[in-house]
Amino acid sequence: MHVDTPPPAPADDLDPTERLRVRTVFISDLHLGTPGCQAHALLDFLRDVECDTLYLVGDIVDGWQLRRSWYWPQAHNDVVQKLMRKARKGTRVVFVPGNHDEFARRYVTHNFGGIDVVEDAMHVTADGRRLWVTHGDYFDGVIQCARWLAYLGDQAYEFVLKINRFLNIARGRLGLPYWSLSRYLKFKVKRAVSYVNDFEVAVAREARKRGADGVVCGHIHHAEIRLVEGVLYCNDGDWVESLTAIVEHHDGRLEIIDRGVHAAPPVFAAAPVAAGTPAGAREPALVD
Ligand SMILES: [Mn+2]
Repeated sequence: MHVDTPPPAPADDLDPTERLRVRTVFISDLHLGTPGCQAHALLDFLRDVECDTLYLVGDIVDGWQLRRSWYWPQAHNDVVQKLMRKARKGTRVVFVPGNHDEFARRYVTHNFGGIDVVEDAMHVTADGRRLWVTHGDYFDGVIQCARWLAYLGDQAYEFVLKINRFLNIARGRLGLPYWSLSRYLKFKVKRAVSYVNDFEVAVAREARKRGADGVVCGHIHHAEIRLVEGVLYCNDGDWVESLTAIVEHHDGRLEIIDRGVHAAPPVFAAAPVAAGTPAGAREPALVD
């Protein structure tokens, strides 16, 4: 493969070897307009990456939060400016709105400052795979029940065990056979814990229905690339907790870029972090 000579190092301390030249970048769940948005880390990433196409896979601006209280620091402006500038400089920028920026769904098929707003997209990789690009919130309904059950934690389980005892004493008095309420609920809760899995399966099945080989989505703030029922499921994560993106290299290879790993906040700088820690240890957000 042809390798370009890296450009001269810019004035800041950026390591030129970290400059990423890729075909496509997928990012989502920036939640601009909320204090949780890690705008500086995101700016660093956008500065380091060069791509032909940039997909903004929903929840870019958090309209829900902004309606409650206005929060818009300079860094969030800078992110928007950076995205617009990429569009001006020739990057194709495609915005697929999510649930937190559903206001933008009214403007699908429009173009704002070089950014195409679309309901969803079909991206074809360099090696010819078709990837359906969608935020993912449309699948909440399918799995809402499971999500609700996720809130029943261990304590609830203990409580259920107690109820189960009383219930069966009562059933015994009525001459009814033993029935394990706890086992029944435990089964349900186990299903709830697999919320992420349910989401992945729902999204993957819809992608296949649409004739795609895979799907790129966000929404659950949990980056992942794996086969789900034969469909390539890609989740680009978020820029609130995990600082992740998905990139497509020029040969079509897909990869998760995890800026949360080496960009640990200074608070944790004293404690050495074992290599390859935590991506999986982080609890994926159930809502979002
Ligand atoms: Mn969302």
